[in-house]
Amino acid sequence: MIQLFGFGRNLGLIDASPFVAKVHTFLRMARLEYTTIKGQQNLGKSPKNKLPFIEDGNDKIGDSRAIIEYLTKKYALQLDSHLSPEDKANAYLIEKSLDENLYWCMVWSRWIHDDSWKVVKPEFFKGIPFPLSAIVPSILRKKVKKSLYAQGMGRHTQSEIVEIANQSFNALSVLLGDKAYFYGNKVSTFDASAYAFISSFTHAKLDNKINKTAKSYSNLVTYVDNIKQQYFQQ
Ligand SMILES: N[C@@H](CCC(=O)N[C@@H](CS)C(=O)NCC(=O)O)C(=O)O
Repeated sequence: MIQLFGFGRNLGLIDASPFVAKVHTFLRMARLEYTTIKGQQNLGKSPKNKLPFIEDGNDKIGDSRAIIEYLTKKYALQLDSHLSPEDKANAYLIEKSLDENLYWCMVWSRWIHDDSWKVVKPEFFKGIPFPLSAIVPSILRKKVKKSLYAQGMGRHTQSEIVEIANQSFNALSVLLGDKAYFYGNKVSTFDASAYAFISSFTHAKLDNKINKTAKSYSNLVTYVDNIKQQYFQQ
């Protein structure tokens, strides 16, 4: 059986990582059987030293996009059969925008935003014994701050980051319109990605400005609520 390695439930989300949540959602949408293996220690076993990765028989694959491509090919999945080549090209580039831009707004909102950090720190580091609990969070926070600066998001002010995230939410909201899914009445691979990222803001037990902005788009809220109901509450 397919094994999905992630961090595990946190902040009220199926996984703290939207990349793990993407694969998790995809597996549900594709109706494949799988089990989840949770824990920070999974990082050390991952082929890319990042999560998610999956094991399927003798195959071990890292990176959410590579996993989805592998599963689609291996199990001859037809999730995108109603998409034109142009739709598929657009979906790929929008997915990459969420992965490479909106993701960093989320990282900033969880790790740097002072009010969020007060909630995130005890959640992410619960179970760590003293004295590690007094040292590890601040070391990792510094590392994340460096990554944010190197990536570029960390060079913006708080209000600029909120606006950058807002532009993504606004674009997603316009693209979704009043449809049930991004590409019509039938779910597609991109919905796994969209659900994972949007719900990481709207369903997280975190009340920061970015999450409030996401929640102001009523069609996005309805969309993620419906997907949660359809794929995770049955
Ligand atoms: N491109 C990768 C990104 C995965 C990723 O960045 N995962 C983060 C969690 S959200 C991670 O494992 N970070 C741990 C680290 O960098 O040490 C994918 O799509 O799976």
